[in-house]
Amino acid sequence: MTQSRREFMSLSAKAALLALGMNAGLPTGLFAAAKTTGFDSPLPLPGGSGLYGLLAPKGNVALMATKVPGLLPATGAPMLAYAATQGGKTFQNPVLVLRKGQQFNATLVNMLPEPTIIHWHGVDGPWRQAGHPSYAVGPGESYDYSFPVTNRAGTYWYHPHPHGLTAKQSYYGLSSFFIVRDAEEEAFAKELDLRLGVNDIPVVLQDKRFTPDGQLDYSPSMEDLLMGYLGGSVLANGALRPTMKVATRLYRFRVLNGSTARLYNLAFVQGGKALPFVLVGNDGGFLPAPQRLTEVFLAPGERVDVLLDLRALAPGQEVFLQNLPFDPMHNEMGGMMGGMMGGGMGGGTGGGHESGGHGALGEGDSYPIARLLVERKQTYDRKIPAKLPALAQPASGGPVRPIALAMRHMGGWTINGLTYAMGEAPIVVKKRGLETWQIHNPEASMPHPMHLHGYFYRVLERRGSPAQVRSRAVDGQGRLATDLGFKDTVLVWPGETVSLSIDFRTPNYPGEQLFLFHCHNLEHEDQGMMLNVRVL
Ligand SMILES: [Cu+2]
Repeated sequence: MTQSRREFMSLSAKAALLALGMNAGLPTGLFAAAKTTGFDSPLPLPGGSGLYGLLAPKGNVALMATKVPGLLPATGAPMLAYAATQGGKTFQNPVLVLRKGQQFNATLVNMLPEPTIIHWHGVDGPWRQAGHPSYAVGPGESYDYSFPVTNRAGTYWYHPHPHGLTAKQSYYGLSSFFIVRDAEEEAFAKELDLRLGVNDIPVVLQDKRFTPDGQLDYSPSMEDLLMGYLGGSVLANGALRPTMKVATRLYRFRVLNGSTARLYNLAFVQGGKALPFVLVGNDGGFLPAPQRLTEVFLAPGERVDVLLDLRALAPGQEVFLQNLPFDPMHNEMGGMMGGMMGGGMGGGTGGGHESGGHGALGEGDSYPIARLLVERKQTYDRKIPAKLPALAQPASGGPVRPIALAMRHMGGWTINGLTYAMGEAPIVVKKRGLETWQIHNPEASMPHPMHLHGYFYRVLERRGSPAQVRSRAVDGQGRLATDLGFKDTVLVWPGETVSLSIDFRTPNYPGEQLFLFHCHNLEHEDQGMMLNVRVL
């Protein structure tokens, strides 16, 4: 234990030094190669059992929210997990694999000392199945879910949603993937010879702080609650700076930002250069067409489904999944304290918010997260299809609903001037049809990833985007590649107004519904940046 602790500390120190060393003065498009040492542990891959094991439910699956000793790959610390068994195998945080059209039956068993409830993020289902916080169950209690899977094939996920406790329970480990497959997606995977857990890899990114003995530490200060709790170590599937051995072929990565607050600007860096990759899907499944990118923003709650071609590499070469520099735009003090601080905290470039004394890994720093090590040559002649399953242009129309994000004078984030009240529904959808939501985030703010339960968005337009976002626009509406399909979580940067089309006819849930609209910065959510949405 002492040995592994020392190793861990030295890795953290290395990561911090690396981040500092790689932060300044590098020409655009070229990044210092990550150090090749320290990537000693394997990337935990979803297998037939265990942590993130692949579980295709046969009948009802019981998910027991509980503390599991020794589970966290990074340090061997205990973590919270959804424990399940099937066919004599045990799973923790199983990657649930569902087929479109099948019935999903699950029972949450709460073995925590506090209330909890599961939200199936991005998964269609009436509100009683969606994990509304009013349905949170107490210690020793359980909650039954039963609904048909009607989503498009895609990478969805599940996590706790008890009001005020979502960030903490997620942070200590409760969350995993909910992968939906259908005939089209299976044909796509077959065409490219992609197999889940082998070369189609779900990867959840989460940043953590640790106590000196390697335990997970969630102890947000007032400042953390306002800005979001950042950790000094970024884990991939629970491992710190892991390595995945790869062959010279195509890989699919389904990357989930499961962090409570951290934004990423992700790239695959090889020999100091960001490799091109192909974005094929996002929150709601396939995009209308593949998008070639070299970096992508990923906010808490969002997913990207990417293809990475390693055919040009040779055995021994390394590719790093890396965060590239960006301005995290913590401009929230710009309005209130700009004068007092001499503008020091408002609108700076690249500095961003760093959590003092916790590794100081700024969101906008350059740092490696995981390594792909080419181990062997492989002959691979498959081609990425030019077309993906058809997707209509977003329909727009219906009433326009302005949504204003703001910080209260004395701190705390609001939506239309309000914070969450369990018994109130400030947004009422009277007629089930199209609506256009225009979400405005002021300049003196920070990025907010806004998530809606029950329905998907189509992004119509981004206006007022900061330069680092505008420069990535793929059309005249200022939309990003990641905006092109169905979205359930949309990042709204300071100064932006993002127009979203929502079709409240689909899915056609029976009876009145009560869903949530909230910021997926989980500290913000728990502090009340959330409203009930009543759909009549
Ligand atoms: Cu927020």
